Amino acid sequence: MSLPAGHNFPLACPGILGALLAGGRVVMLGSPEPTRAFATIAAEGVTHTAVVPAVAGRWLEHAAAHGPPEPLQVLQVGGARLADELAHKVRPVLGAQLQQVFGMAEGLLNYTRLDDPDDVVCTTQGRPLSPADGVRLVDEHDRDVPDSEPGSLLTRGPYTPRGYYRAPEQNARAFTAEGWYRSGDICRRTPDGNLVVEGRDKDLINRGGEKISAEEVENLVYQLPQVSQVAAVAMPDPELGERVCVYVVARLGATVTLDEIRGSMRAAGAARYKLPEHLVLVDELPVTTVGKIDKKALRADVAAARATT
Ligand code: OOB
Repeated sequence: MSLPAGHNFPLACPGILGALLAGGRVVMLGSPEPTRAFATIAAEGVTHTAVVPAVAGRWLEHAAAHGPPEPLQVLQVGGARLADELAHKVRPVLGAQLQQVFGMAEGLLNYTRLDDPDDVVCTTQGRPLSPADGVRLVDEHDRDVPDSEPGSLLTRGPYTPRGYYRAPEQNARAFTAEGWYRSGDICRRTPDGNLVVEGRDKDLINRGGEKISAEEVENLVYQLPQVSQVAAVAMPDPELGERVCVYVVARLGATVTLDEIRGSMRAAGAARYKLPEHLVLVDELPVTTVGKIDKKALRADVAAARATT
C-alpha cells in the first residue's frame, strides 16, 4: 500500500483489511514513487496493489524504461477517472491484470471483474459489488435517463447510509427524499451493465484521489481579513491529476500571499492536502449570466496558464 492508509480505497476495497482478513501480508510504503515502489514490490513479493490514475501513469512511464514490477499480478486503479489509453497499457507494460475501482466514501463500490473482457476492463469503471446495490442515472428533474445516455448517478444499497449524521442541510442537498445518495458523478451505463464515468457535477478538487470541497477551502480563506472574494478551483497537474488553486480578490489597499493563506488554514486545523498550492490575485472574479462565480472560466484560465509555463 502506497496510498494514504486511512482512505476507503487502500484501506478496505479490499485493501489492507481485505488482505489481512484473507491471511495475506501487507507491505506499507510512505510514497508511490516508482523506483522505490518497484524495488519494494520485487523485494517483498507484492502481488496486489492499489493506485490512483496519476500514479498509474508514472508507473507506466517507469516500467516502459526500466521493466515491469515482476511479481505484481493485479493493479487496482481508482479514485479518479483512468484514461482509456493508460488502461490499455497496464497489462502489456506493467505485466499485471487491471481492475478499475469506482467507489465513494458514502458507500457504492463498482469494480471491473478480473475475468472481464479487455474492453470492459479498459473502457469502463465496472459494476456494483453487491446485487442489492441500487444505481439510477437521472436527469436534472431526477427522471431516469434511457440506457447509454449520461445521467447523474444516484445510489442506495446495503452499505450506503441514507444520510449524514445530524446534518439536515447537507442531507437535503446530498440525498433524495427516498434516501438515494446523489454522488454528483455523471455516468453512462453500457448495454452489459457497466458504468462509465463521464464527468462530475459537484464542486470538488481531486488531488491524487483525495477529494477536497471547494466550498470548504473558500470558507477557510474567507477568514482572512484581507480577502474580499475567493474561488477555489482545480489546477491540472501531471503528477496528482489536480491541485488546489485559489483566485482571490483582495480588499481595497490590502494584499495577501499564498503563505498567509496556507498559514491561516493550518491554524484553523485544515488537513495539509487541502492547502492551496497556487494563488492568483485578480481585480474581480468572472461571473456567469446569472451572477454566479464562473468556475468554468477560472478552470480554463488556470489550465491555460499551466500549459504555457
Ligand atoms: C473514492 O472515494 P472518495 O469518497 O474519495 O471519492 C468519491 C468520488 C466519486 O464520487 C467519483 O467522483 C470519484 O471519487 N471516483 C472516480 C473513480 N473512483 C472514484 N471517478 C472516476 N473513476 C473512478 N474509478 O475515491 C473511492 C472509494 C472507494 C474505492 C475507490 C475509490
